[in-house]
Amino acid sequence: MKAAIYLPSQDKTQWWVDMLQSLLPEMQVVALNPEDSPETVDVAVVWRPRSGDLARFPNLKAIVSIGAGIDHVLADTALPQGVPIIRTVGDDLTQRMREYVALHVLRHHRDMPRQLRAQAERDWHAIVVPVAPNRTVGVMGLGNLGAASARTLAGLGFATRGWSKSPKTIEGVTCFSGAEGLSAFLTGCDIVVNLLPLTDETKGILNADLFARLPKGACVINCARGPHLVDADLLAALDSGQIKQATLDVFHVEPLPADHAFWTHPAVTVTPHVASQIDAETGGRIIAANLRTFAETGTCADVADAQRGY
Ligand code: NDP
Ligand code: OXD
Repeated sequence: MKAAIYLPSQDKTQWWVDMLQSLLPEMQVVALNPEDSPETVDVAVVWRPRSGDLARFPNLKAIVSIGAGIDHVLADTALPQGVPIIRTVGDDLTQRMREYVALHVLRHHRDMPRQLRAQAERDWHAIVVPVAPNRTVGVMGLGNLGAASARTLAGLGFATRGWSKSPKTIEGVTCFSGAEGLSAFLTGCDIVVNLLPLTDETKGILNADLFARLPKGACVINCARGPHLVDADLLAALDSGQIKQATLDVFHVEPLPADHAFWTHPAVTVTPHVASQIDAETGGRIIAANLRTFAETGTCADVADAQRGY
C-alpha cells in the first residue's frame, strides 16, 4: 500500500513522512504530489487538503484526516465520493482536550482574568466565587472529546450539562439532545464549551440568539471550529456584557489575522488551535494503527460518517 501525506505547512511534511514510514515499514509513505504517478497512491493522509488535489488520485481507497474533525476534508469541492474518511482520535488527544477544557473552565470559574488585572494594579483584591456545584457548565457535543470533557468537569464538582444530537446518559452529567433540547440546555449555563463538529447544522451556532439565552455574564469557550462562531455577534455580546469572557482556540481564518479584534480584546483569550494538538509522534502512532487495520480488513473503527459530516 502507498500512502501520500499532505499538510499545508510544508516544513512539517517530511517529518510526518519519516515518522509514518518508520512505523509502517511494509508500506511506502511519500509526500503527496499530484504530478507523481497519481494512480499508484492508495491512501491520502491530509490536513486541510486543497480543493481538487484528492480528485487527481484515481485509485484512492481511503482518506485519513490528521485530526478528529473531517470538515476540512469535506470542504474539498471536488472530493472523490464514496472513499472512506478515517479520522484520528485516541486517548492522548482526548486527554489533551480534557486538560484544555478544565484549565479554561476553572480560569473563568475563579475569574482569573480579573484577578490578574488586580495584580497588575498591585490591588490585594480577594474575588469571591461560588463553589463549583453552584456553577453550571454546559458542553455542546458529547462525542469522544465532549463526553470526556463533561466527565472531567463533573469530576471537578461542576453542575455539568451536555448537549448532543441523539439522547445520551453520562453519569454526573445532565444530558439534553436535539434542537428541541437546546433552550433548556442553555438556560442557566454559566460557562459554555463548544465541542461540536462543523456541519451545515452547527455552522454559526454560537450566535447572538444563543448568547441571549445564556444568563448575563456567561463565558464561552470555543475549542471546536472557528465557523461555529459568528465573530461579530460575540464582539457585540462582550461589549454589552451579555458575555463576560471568551476563550477561543479556533478561528474562521487560521492563523488569526494580525488585525483581528480578538487579538487585543480585553475579554478574549486567544490560543493558536492547540487545545488538542496532534503531533507527529502521537498522530503517527494512531494513523499507523488505523492504516494497518484498514490494509488488513478494508475498514477500521475510526471511519467517519461522511453523510452526517462527522
Ligand atoms: P465526535 O464526532 O466524536 O462527536 C460529535 C458530537 O457532536 C456527538 O455527540 C454528536 O451527537 C454531536 N452533534 C453533532 N451534530 C450535532 C447537532 N446538530 N446538534 C447537537 N449535537 C450534535 O467529535 P469529537 O468529540 O471527536 O470532536 C468534536 C470536534 O472537536 C471535532 O469535529 C473538531 O472540529 C474539534 N476538535 C478541535 C481540536 C482542537 O485542538 N481545537 C482538536 C480535536 C477536535 P451524537 O452523539 O448524537 O451523534
Ligand atoms: C482536530 C483538530 O480536528 O486538531 O483534530 O482540530
